[in-house]
Amino acid sequence: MPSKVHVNGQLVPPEQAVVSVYDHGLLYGDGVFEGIRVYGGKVFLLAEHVDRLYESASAIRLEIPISPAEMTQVVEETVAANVADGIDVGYVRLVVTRGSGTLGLDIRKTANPQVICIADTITLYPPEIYENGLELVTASTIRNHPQALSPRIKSLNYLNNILAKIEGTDAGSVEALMLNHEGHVAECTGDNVFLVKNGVLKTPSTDAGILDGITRKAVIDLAREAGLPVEETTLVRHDLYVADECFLTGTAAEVVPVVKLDGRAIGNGEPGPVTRDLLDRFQKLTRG
Ligand code: PXG
Repeated sequence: MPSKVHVNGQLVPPEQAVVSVYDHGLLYGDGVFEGIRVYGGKVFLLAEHVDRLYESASAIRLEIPISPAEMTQVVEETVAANVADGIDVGYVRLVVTRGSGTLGLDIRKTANPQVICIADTITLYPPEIYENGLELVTASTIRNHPQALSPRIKSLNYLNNILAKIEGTDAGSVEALMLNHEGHVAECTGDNVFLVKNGVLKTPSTDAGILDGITRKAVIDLAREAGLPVEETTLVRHDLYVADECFLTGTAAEVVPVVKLDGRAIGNGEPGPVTRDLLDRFQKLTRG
């Protein structure tokens, strides 16, 4: 439990960190967020996360009441205030809600967007999954149509992903693969997806209707540095079924091997060498 949570310019004990029941973040999922990692007390890729937060806000016409530089300071100060509580390797949840309003959708009748920053810890998957890989199923729930709600917006409205995740957990998986409205591979409920085939790393492009993942970008950069060809391209489930390797990337998950999809073993059914190498490089980047 963190000792202090940031709410609108103040660091307060968690029990005093509250928002109104009239906040449209609660009433309508109207707001944006970021999940950010802390390694060795240092916030990882903070500028990228702050940029994406402001892009998400801009896309939903939410004016954040402080500047990106001030937001950066909010995160640094919140981490510093909690670093003694074991969040040396931690996780920051940055949230901006629409603020309180009337019981209606009109954003003109809302005021005071709430800026919240929580610095805590996160364990998404059990450690053996990084060793043995995880088994995925494809959800029947498709990813939000980009012309309904762009998956590039990291909004407080995560029901699309939650419904798919329920399908995954019902099937005994910790994640679920989501297809887009055209039946192409999009991403998982909280992670981007990659495959390796004949020495080439492939991942759906942002055109597929996915979150433009920050870990995805970091792993693409690491792969290119290692001399591995990378393609952002259209993928279908068949490409994953016949891939040599598959893995997921995400802020919380980092790099996770996938060894089975819909009951089909991927490659030889074990985490592959490229996945292991990229996981190793990612750990050096974050912990080095
Ligand atoms: N796709 C979706 C839909 C996500 O929500 C990612 C991909 C990976 O993006 P990043 O930028 O993190 O590499 C995400 C991120 C959680 C949690 O609490 C989920 C995410 C991030 C942090 C925590 O489950 N999702």
